[in-house]
Formats: sequence, C-alpha cells, structure tokens
Amino acid sequence: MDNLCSSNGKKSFKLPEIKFTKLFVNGQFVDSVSGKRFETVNPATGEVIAKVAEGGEEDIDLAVKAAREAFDHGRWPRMSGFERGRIMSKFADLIEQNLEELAALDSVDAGKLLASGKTVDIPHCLHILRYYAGAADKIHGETLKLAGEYQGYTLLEPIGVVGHIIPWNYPSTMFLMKSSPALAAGCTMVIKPAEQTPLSALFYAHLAKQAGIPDGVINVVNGFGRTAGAALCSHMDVDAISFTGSTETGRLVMEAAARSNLKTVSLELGGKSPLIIFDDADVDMAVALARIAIFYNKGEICVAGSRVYVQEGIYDEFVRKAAESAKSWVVGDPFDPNVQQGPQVDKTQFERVLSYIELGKTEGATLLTGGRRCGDKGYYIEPTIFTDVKEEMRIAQEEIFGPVMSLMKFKTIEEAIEKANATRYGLAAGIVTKDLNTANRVTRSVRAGTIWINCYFAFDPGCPFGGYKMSGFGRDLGMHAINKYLQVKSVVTPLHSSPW
Ligand code: TXE
Repeated sequence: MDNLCSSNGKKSFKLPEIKFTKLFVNGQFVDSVSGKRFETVNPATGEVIAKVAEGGEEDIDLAVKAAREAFDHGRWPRMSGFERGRIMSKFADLIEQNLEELAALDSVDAGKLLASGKTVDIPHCLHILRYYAGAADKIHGETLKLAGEYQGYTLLEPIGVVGHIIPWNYPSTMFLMKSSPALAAGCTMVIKPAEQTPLSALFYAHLAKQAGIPDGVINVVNGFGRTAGAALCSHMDVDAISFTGSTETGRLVMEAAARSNLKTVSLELGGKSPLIIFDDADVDMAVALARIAIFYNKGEICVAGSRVYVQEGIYDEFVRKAAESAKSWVVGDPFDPNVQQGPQVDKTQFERVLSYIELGKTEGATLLTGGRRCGDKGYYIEPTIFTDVKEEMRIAQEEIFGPVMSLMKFKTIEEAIEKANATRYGLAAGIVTKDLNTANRVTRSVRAGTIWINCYFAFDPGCPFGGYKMSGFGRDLGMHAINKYLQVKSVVTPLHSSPW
C-alpha cells in the first residue's frame, strides 16, 4: 500500500496558543535591545506562527551579566545540592502538568509528531530532569593520600556561567539535556535556542521561574547563530560552552572560544551512523529497525542510521521488504495521531535534503523508492531509499539529516567494520545479529560513542551520549555530563604543624 501523505491536509488540528515571544533575561520577559523580531514558521504549512524577539550581541551581554551576577552573588551555586534538586523536581512537576502544550509547541515549530512528543520526547525530558535533580546532592570530591606529611582532598565546584547553544531537531530534549546537569552542578546559564524553533524554550524558562529557580540562573536569548550564537561563544565572561549542531559550526564555536577567554567547549556534532545487519538476523525485525533508525523524526536525528549495511545472504530479501516498508510509512500532518513522519523543519533543510537526493541519482546510486516532495504545501519528503551506494559517494559520507537511507551490501565481518568506520563521523552505530561474538567484535572495533545491539535509539538519562572523531567530544547525559560543568579544586594541608 502506498499511503504517503495520505493524511496531509485532510483535517485541521487545533494549534497551541503562543504565550511567550520575548527574550527571558534575569527572570523577566523582555524585548530585544534592537527591538527586532523574527518570524518562526510552521513547516507543515509554511505559514508564520509568531514573531519572536531577536536577540543580538547586546542582549547576550545583558543575559551573561545576569547569569554572572546570579553565579557570583546569588543563591543557586551556594544552596545545598539537596535544595537545588528539590527545586529541579518542582520544575519537572510543572513540565509534566504542561506536557501537552509543550509537545504541541514543538510540533507546530519543528514539525515533530505530537503523539511522539507526548509519549516519548517530553517524558524523556522529565526523566532527564529528575535524574539530575536526584544527582544534585551526590556531587562530591575525593580524599587523597599524598606522599609525605600531607593530606589532600578535592572540591568539585560549579564551573560558572555556561552558554548552551542548541539545535532545532529536539528543542525540548536539548533544552533539558543541556540545562539539567548544569543546574545540578550549581551553574548559571544563557541558552540560545535554534532560530527555527524558539517557542518551547521560552515556556520552559517561564516554568523554571514558577518552580523557584532564582532570576538570572536560566536566561534564554533567541536569535541567529552568526549574531547571538557567535556573541555567546566569544563572550569573555562565559566559562563554558556546550554546543549541539553541525560539525562546521562546531569548528566556529571552538575558534571563538580559543580567540576569547579559552572557555571550555564540548561539542555534539553530526553523524553518519552505520546500521550493520548480519545474515543471521530476523529480516522482518531488521527491516523494522532500519526503518525507525532513518525515518523516525523525518531523519532529523544526529544518530540516524543513515548507512545500512546488509550481509549478502539476506540482502535481496531485505531490499524488497525495506522498499515495501518505506512505502507504508505514513507522511502527513504532525498533529494527526495516524501519521509517522511530519515535515522537515524548514525550507532550507527541505531543499538541502532534496538536493542530496538529486546528488545520489547523479552519483550513480539507484533510487529504490521515494525521492520526491510529498504534497504541494509544507516541507514533506517521501521516505527514500538508495541502493548500489558506494562508500566514496557524498550521500554515503555527508550528513543528509532527512529521510534518506543508503543501502549497501557486505560479505565479511572485517569488511563491515572497515566500511562502518570509513567516515569522518563517529556518533553511533547499530548491530543486528544473534551471534554474541559478532556483536562483541563489532562493538570493540567501531569507533562511535554509542553502539546499539539489536535495538536503536535506546536512550536513557544514565547512558552517556556523545561522539568520536568529528562527531565531537564531551558527553551529554549520565554522570559524565555533570563533569562538564564542574571545576576540580585540590586542597592540601600538612598532617602535622606546618613545616614552615
Ligand atoms: O546547523 P547549525 P544548521 C546538522 C545537520 C543539518 C546541518 C545544518 O546535518 O542539516 O547541521 O543545520 C547555532 N556561532 N545538524 O545550519 O548552524 C544556530 O543558531 C554559534 C546536526 O541548523 O550548527 C543553532 O542554534 N552558534 C545537529 C545551532 O548553532 C551558531 C542538529 C545549530 O545550527 C553559529 C542540527 C555560530 N557561528 C544540525 N552558527 C545534531 N548534532 O543533532 C549557527 N549557530
């Protein structure tokens, strides 16, 4: 059955009310200094949803000043971890009470499925925030046995003012994934959401204030990367930057940090993750996994399984079933509960994905299914599969960030490992096999920050997340993420009366 775009445009769903469109600085919603605003667009229709205050260098400076004051003289870094955790738990409760509205804001702003937002994204955000609320009173240093007549210990102190720069594919998750460990550590922060998806961040800022997070601890400055984002990375009073986005922009973030005050940097960048399917796999299960791995969230996922390697014994069956499976994947209005794939986030990404599809054809790959725009309104793209893809093709090397699967055949485990590692990226990889030895061997040999065996997208707040190679460095999630927001101070004292 070919039911692409079957639900697109047939019904109209109620869109959320837009309550917050200003910047959030020092606990207040304020206009930008320039008074400028920019449009945020609903990718399902191409229509403007709202005009949002556009922050620039001066707004970043005001937000950093507020965060600095809150860090240097405010309560947040000085209160007990237990108390911070208690307030963070209250923040989580308020998010839970507003779950539907938050999910709807991300749907209208980013084209994400409302049903996934309600059952996956926002519950995951709650889990993250509650995990770090529970961790806030478990941050402690070590006692050190030193040589000679000295003893020592370490103090773990919040690093200071943190700049978080987040992308548009997971506006809520990124907001909470970045802010929660920094809050637990006792930091204050300025968050620069992506210009495509400014809405939910402002709602979170509002709820944070209601929960009792003091003014100046969380500031949200919407605006563009080259202005607001760049100003945050170059600011002399920002102590750390945590960035998620493209590899190209990650390089600019590091350059800006190096040229200004050498603030610490952590980067979670793009990916071209391999999904390796061995002959012994259950083909139906493998097809289902491969479909989710690339078409979920319309392929706008840094860990999307965009390169699918299938062993030769099951290759033909896999190709046939994958094509059928892609054709039955329902594309349409993200507010429709029957839909599996919404629109790409904006016109730029939509055109970028379509241009990669054209490139795949000119490079000589075979278009198995999909490849076209869906409907004539909004930024929908058919789930697309290429076969006969070669490693050297750009569609096998570059992050497309859309619903485009590249299918490739392999013979041996050695070949699979070599091909899996043959990109500049190293964010994630999937393995489908019943053989434990195969799974273990591939796990040890593939250079990627996350390996999923017989599953995909299995995220948990306790599981560290980040990249090898040009997918970046530093880890979000898990207790590792808290370390990004801490300084280690060594304290040494003599055991006996001072030798001096
Ligand atoms: O990314 P950018 P874009 C990849 C994906 C996508 C491509 C381009 O392949 O197609 O990147 O997307 C801010 N200083 N990913 O152009 O530019 C920007 O405002 C400081 C993968 O949207 O990296 C936004 O908040 N900040 C990725 C954020 O960086 C700057 C998710 C991301 O935008 C800046 C998104 C600058 N000079 C895209 N320029 C993932 N890893 O999940 C931009 N920004």
